[in-house]
Amino acid sequence: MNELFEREYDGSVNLLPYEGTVNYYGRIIQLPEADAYFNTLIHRIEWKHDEAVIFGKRITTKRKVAWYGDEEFEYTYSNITKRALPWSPELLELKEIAERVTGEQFNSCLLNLYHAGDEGMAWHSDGEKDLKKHGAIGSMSFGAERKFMFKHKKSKETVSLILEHGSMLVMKDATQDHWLHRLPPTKLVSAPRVNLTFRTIVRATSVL
Ligand SMILES: O=C(O)CCC(=O)C(=O)O
Ligand SMILES: [Mn+2]
Repeated sequence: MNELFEREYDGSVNLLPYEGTVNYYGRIIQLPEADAYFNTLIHRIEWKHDEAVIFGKRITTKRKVAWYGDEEFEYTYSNITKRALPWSPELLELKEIAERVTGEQFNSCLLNLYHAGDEGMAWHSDGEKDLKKHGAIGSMSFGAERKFMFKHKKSKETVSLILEHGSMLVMKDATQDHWLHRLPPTKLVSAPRVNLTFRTIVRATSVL
């Protein structure tokens, strides 16, 4: 499986200057496998529009989401509780690749489908109480290349990078405490993108 790893980027470099760790491994899945995963994910994942309750109002996003995991975890964010679906074969393969590349372990995955550049994700951090504190979040991207940004909560310093097709990024340590991240919308991209964030849920209310 050596051909899967093209070490253009040094995954041991921390892209954040302080108070957190972000590693970018570049394109860990090469063509044509990356295209094949992208197509499989687009067609086989149970995509649904995301729902959130903001200031008491229920809203639906244009972006689609899905959540998979080891068990039927319940997970709450944006004031809505979601229940994980069991891993599909391709998601298990991707989880294993993510674990091998990063040396971390994950038990769930939140997927996002951005149909085009007008869809993005606003500034936030992934510090929900159900997530393991300071646990790693492994982010894999397929499809259109998009810019990804970090902003320090106090200093407002920003760090940006491009997430490539078949690439892997990890956010860990105190990153979610001190830094926000976002996927800015852009007029320059019209193609779709799929992102997978592998996570570790702890205080889950398992419904099994
Ligand atoms: O699409 C991305 O690259 C990031 C998604 C994200 O931040 C999230 O799902 O929490
Ligand atoms: Mn996030």
